[in-house]
Amino acid sequence: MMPAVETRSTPVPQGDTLFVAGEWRAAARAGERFDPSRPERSTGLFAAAAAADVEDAYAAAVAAAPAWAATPAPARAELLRRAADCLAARAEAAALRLTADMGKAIGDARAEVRRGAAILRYFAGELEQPIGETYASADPATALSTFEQPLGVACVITPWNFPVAIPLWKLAPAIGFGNTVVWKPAEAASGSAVLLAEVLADAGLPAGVLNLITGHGSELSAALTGAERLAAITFTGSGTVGTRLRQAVADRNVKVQLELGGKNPAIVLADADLADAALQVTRGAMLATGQRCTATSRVYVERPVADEFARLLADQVGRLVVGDPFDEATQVGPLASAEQAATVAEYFALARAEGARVIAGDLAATAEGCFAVPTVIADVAPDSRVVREEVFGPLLVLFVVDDLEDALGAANETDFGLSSAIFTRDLGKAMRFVRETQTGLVHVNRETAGVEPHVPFGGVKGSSSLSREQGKAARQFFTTTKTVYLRST
Ligand code: UN1
Repeated sequence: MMPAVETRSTPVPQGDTLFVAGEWRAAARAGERFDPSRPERSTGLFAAAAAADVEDAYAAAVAAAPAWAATPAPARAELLRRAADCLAARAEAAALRLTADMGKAIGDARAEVRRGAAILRYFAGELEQPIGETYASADPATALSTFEQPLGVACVITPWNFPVAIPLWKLAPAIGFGNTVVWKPAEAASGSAVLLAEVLADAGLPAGVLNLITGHGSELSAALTGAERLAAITFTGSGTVGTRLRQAVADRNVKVQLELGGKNPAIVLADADLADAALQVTRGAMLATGQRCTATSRVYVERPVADEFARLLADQVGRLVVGDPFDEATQVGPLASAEQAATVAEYFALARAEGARVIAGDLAATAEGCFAVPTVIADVAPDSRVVREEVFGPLLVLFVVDDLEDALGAANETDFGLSSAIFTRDLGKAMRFVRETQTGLVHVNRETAGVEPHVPFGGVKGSSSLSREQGKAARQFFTTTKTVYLRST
């Protein structure tokens, strides 16, 4: 049932450059990237930086920091708006590069690029908001106020699953609030990263404010975290790497913000609009090929409607168009890399070995390229690794529950706490869920995925450091507050 991928001609992203101190430079070594829908096809090289490149990037960021911090916020806002215009002007090239990088369906890639421009514009507007507060002092001769200042040099480490949106929702506030940056994107997103750095450079970013280091994270992490002047680190990716980063800076005063994944539940109560719930759960679980930390991976359905919901869900999942990500009709592209496909295949094999019942899809399909079949399973033990660990692929596990109490208990029985959803028309039950679900993001009658840039994003438990990103939370993270007692004599 796997799609055949036609020969096509797409732009070959080069990505074989680092951007340090306002100059593009080559690295001594290069890594190779592959088209995940046909992994035998190279899509170009990425520069594999060495530790010395990282040191140069930090030196440039340190040198650029004072002048950039002193640049008035409205001028920084103007620059973000110009970057949004540059990105919009290159939207199609950016979408094609994103899809070539990691196989996202081209329609979703275009939407992500539009979202990237919207994120830049949102943070430009944030820069025109108040930067402090005024208080009454106990001393009548004293004016008491606060104002925000940049932190200094920030390290931004981004994943491959949203090669445009996640970097921009970290870079726009980091730079916008007056910090300078060393940015290390995931290897598979290097082509998109080069394009984004070009966009920011074309918008007029002064040399050294943004420094792009591509390469192998494992080789560079000591240099990335070891820089003496590092003030903040923001990371989205795996829990293992996040913990390592946190430990690496634990004995220094470095602000840390981590987004580490999810195992997001959806609860479907008997009074829900079942057809709509099936559509939302399908979208949440399967779009982006399940490679979102906000993806739905567990669904808990009240017993009286369990069979009907499973039928509706199977119908929706069966309708998904899986195929060549460059094809306009495709909804679900391949997994992002051969490595990711191998990891997901292991979970499918495990579910099969444990005797899971297949409701939709196929646990045994052998895929060409990095494709996996969107699959829904049931009859899986709650302590199975398939239920406890983040699969990051199109695999959804269905459970039947007695009532909301039962569902909440099971949904919260996880190490993660990013996003959750409930489907019901009962306001009281929805409100109880909103209070008791142990996640940072909560959806009522909506899929668990999808985020808006102007509100805080993040989770609890193993999903996040407790700081948030996006919205006003980004301002809190990327600035420090100065409290001023001003007395006239
Ligand atoms: C979304 O749900 O559209 O890495 C974004 C991730 C999340 C972003 C999800 N940090 O998947």
